[in-house]
Amino acid sequence: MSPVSLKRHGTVSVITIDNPPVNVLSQPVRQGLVDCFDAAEADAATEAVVLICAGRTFIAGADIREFDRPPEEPQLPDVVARIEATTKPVLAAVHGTALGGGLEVAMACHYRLAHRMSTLGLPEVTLGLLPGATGTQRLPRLVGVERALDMMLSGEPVAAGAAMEAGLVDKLTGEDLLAEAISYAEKLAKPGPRRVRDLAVEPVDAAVFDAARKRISQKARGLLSPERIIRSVELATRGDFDAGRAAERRFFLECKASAQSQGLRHAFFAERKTATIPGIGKETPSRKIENIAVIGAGTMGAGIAYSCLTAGFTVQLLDKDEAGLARGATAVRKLFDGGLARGKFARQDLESSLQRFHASRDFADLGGTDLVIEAVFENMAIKKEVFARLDEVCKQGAILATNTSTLDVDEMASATSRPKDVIGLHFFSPAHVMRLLEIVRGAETSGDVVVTALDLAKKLGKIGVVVGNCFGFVGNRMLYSYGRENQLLLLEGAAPEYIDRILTDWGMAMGPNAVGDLAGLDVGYKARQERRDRPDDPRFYRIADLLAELGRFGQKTGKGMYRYEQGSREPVPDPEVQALIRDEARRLGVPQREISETEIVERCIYGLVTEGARILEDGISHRASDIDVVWINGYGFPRHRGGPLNFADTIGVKKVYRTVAEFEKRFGPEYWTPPQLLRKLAEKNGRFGDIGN
Ligand code: T1G
Repeated sequence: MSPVSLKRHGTVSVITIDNPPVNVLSQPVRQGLVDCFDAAEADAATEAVVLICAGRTFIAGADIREFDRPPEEPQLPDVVARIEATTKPVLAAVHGTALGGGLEVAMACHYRLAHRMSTLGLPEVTLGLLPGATGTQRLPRLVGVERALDMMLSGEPVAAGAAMEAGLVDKLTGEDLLAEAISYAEKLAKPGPRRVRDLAVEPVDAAVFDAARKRISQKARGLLSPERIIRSVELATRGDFDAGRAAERRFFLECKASAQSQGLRHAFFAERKTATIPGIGKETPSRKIENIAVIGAGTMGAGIAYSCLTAGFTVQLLDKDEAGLARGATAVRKLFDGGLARGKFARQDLESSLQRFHASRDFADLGGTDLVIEAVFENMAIKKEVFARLDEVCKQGAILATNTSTLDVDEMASATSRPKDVIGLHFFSPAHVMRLLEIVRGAETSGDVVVTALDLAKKLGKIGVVVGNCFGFVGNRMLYSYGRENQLLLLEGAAPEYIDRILTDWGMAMGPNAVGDLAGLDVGYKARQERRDRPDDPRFYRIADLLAELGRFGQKTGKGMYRYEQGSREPVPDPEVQALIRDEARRLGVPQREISETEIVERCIYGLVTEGARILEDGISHRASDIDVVWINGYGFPRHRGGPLNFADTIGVKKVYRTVAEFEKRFGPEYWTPPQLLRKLAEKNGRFGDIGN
């Protein structure tokens, strides 16, 4: 049964796509469209055609899953050409989202009607692609070159109202979309088809393209598709639609075959898989959460409180220290002022959120709370004290969560009589910005508590990744291996700024030394002090420990691995640190040498891959792609490389294994013994991507 149907209403033929959940243009849909447009064309009683979708949205684009398979006919550019060639006026009736190939199909239609709440966009760049079915040629003809470049280079969809103003949409409606579309189409029979391909592109100054190239050189350094988008739009200004279309297609196939697009497509699906938890059925109910309490009014506590308030929850911020509580409450209000200034919400939203915000110093006020998120000092004794108190005051069924970034969740749960209601909710700093929420499932955490945590993540606009309980969980446990290699490379002669430049050129959002200074070297130092299985190696994080013991905590003290001018966040190499490293290397008997860029990338990134493999072996993560999602959304790992384990699959696990085995010989088994899983995958030419999927 074709997912595309045709039904005539008077003189208007209505073509409906019904391909849940988001009406993607998979092969049966493409074939169905061609068949239905052929039928409407041949039907003498049809004077106009409406294209509409069933379900919650218009077409959300091409079927991305098909990109890893040989292409099937009819291909989308041919479907688009077929629609535009229709000799009777064609109206696209848009609701929900018209994205990518979906907007290209709508622009192949001669007119566009959109529901007021709909959005329209060409997000292909977020997948390392560019519109591949004439979008780069049609959009500039409708909205102008600059607006088209903005939309395609950002990938951000626009609201229907703005699309109307820009000329992308001809009419808006808030009513019954199908009825509105049929009556509008009846009126179009007279003017007849108006083909976008025949429209001229408003000429612009070449400076517009120079400016666009400058923008992408800063924001999308080394990425292929943004440059191809600019090139295609430049060709569109030459007015030869078919020449532009042919070039766009060449660029599209080039980008589709690129490792960058493979990485970005992997990330797209990986982020949608995290909510499927083996052993927890889709029917598992989620607990009702309206009231949330945050314990600890520090930076993280305030950020978490703000996130929960902007998501509509009632929030109580609790801190036993009066001054601390006042500082926390002020920080929350400051975040709201910032959000208002950036147009994130309207003043009345700010006021209604603050009405749901309460500050308290008394645990007794938590009797009615549905969820408590503890964000106090990273010290086990203090945390256990808090959990024991929560166990006394919180109602049965309340969820008791900890925001710890490394400590044992089961040990905290053991301080209560209800370990099944205890879970880790590890937010990343800044809590209101970072999209990742590491959800730590304890040995006794019940399934409905896990499901409730995943729902909470979605409501907060975050990606919840469920992981097991161990030191550092997934993210920080892997960070230890990555950071360890950085620290050893410093001792062996690589300057902090050299390591950071190589890893940022490779794609990391920030280098490990700049990240250490941002997070605070004191934070890492205290966490290492709490660690019970610290390696017996005097070189282990030696430089970071020394700097912390000297009070060089990083940005917050103006000095860390780097120096920071007053009020600046710009890291400046500090000769004092260089000398300290040299002296310590001499004291520890570590010879200094020239270190290649390749060695730095391999030791830091393969450190991640190796620890990722151990995490999978230990069952701390359900699937390899979850680990990729953690590092992309929590640690600035380049999205276009798809995460550490996807990267290993891209270059070949065998290559990684061989290099790790070499490192074991060179640097010893303590850090570089290849995990069994890595060896097995290498032997059978396997992929991490197949684990847990
Ligand atoms: N292809 C295949 N599957 C898709 C898909 C797509 N384009 N979009 C969504 N899905 C699946 C998704 O994996 C999930 O599956 C289910 O649909 C619901 O999605 C030639 C080259 C539309 C805003 O980039 O942004 O067109 O997990 O959980 O939160 O020029 O999906 O249930 O098994 O995200 O309500 C361009 C991608 C493609 C839009 C809905 N289009 N999609 O969000 O649901 S490239 C896009 C989205 C292209 C042409 C080019 C969102 C959404 P499962 P969901 P949602």
